[in-house]
Amino acid sequence: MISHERIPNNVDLSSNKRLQRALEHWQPRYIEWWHDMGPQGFQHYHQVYLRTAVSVEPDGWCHYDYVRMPEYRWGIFLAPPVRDRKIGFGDFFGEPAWQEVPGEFRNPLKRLIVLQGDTEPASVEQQRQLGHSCPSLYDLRNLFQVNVEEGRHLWAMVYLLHTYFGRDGRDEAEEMLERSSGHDDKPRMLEAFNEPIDNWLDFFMFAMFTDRDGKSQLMSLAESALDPLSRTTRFMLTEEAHHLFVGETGVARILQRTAELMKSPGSGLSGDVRRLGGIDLPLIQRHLNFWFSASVDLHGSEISTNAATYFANGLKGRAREDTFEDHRALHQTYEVSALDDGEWVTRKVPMRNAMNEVLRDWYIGDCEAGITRWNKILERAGLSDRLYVPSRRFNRKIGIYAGLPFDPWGQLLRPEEFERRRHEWLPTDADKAFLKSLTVTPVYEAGQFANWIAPPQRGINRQPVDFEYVRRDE
Ligand code: BYC
Ligand code: FE
Ligand code: FE
Repeated sequence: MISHERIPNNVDLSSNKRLQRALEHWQPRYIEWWHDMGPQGFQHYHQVYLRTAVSVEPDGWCHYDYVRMPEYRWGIFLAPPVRDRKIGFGDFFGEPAWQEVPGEFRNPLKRLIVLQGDTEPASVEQQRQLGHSCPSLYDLRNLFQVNVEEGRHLWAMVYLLHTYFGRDGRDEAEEMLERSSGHDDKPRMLEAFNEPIDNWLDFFMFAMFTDRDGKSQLMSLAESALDPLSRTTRFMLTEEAHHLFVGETGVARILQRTAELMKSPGSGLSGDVRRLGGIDLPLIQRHLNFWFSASVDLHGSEISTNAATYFANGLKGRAREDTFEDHRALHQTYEVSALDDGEWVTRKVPMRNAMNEVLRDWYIGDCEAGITRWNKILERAGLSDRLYVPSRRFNRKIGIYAGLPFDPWGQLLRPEEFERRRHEWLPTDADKAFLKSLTVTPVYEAGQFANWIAPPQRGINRQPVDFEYVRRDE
């Protein structure tokens, strides 16, 4: 069924007047937030070729058209119910999934939903200046597509808060619009969402690595015993695939162009790429290292009682829980390497307390596969350079490796040595200044691309690459 209501939905909003009123009360505040904190400079006079979610039918879930962003129809969609769905893990394994929030798990469930919801508007805030430095209309449209869908993901969480958490939930929904990325007093809740996204390389790396944390967290929430949370996150994953595509292909196209420049006559050394207006591989690697490590942090501590309780109570499972044999995970252990007074020791952690690490393993595997695909581009171009996946210990701020001076290969250095070599591994002020100099002039001509990035292989929704993806009103 396709929804034509003011708030498009498949949750039968029109028959729940109380909820409808609550959401219609929140909506103007959201629009105000979007105006103030959403994409700067493209709100009033620009129409963007965007997809809008209109149903949950696999072959017709979205609709493409030009829209002014503040008029985007943010909707509420749950993936179709699974008949007789049972809880898939933890102490309540095999019992019927919950259609309502059990009183005893109200607070932890609210906390998970708020943490998830908080990241969505945060990312829009982080990306709000990028329209002024875009490399093409195609990329500009992809940025805005990601932004409006992150806005919808906030709606998805606010729907749960309004529906299942009463007064408290409504308060939390308000606060979601009050915190803001990087703010001194009211920052966003998780670290990576307070980091600036200054340039398009940051954006593509963020969409590759941080949106991929979105994927792993959504996959684990999709296992939740709370059925509406499971169904909401399953539908969000449909949209997430495009965000990851934007990140992966964005960097792939930069690599493609860098490889061309490295092989162009007169440029034997990779240092010459900058002189030709391209982005050199060491700088790309430093940005990869930064966003990878920040997103590895987003999986929480290696040893976590929070994670154990979430799992025990059926609130948050593992990605692809059905692929594991033992869904109670009561008797297994997980081995974590830790430093104890300067000595490496192997800690045997009860499996439930290691669930963050289990999810991080899945995440890192998914990242590795993506980096292997990037390296194929360098290989096909006949270059011997390769990007690497940094060690999970590198540059951590959360967990047992936090604050320790590991190099990207996981070797512990003396703090002075780490500081001396930091510029080799993490973005420098000079890198930021260089990227800024590359993108002073945005490219707003249909079919044109900045010199530092290759055009995509094809356009969006079978439109040509030179389609006018963003147009200014006459
Ligand atoms: N930054 O046992 P611990 C997305 C806190 S991205 C700051 O280590 P736990 C998206 C933690 O909250 C997906 N604080 O970890 C992507 C706890 O605080 P309290 C977002 C952190 O709780 C791109 C304390 O440290 N979704 O969708 O097991 C664009 C000790 O906790 C951090 C979710 O995150 C950090 N990095 O796990 C748009 C899912 N890490 O409770 C969107 C919901 C930990 O002691 N969240 N802390 O005050 C969770 O499942 C868990 O909260 C976490 C942390 C996995 C994040
Ligand atoms: Fe999201
Ligand atoms: Fe996303």
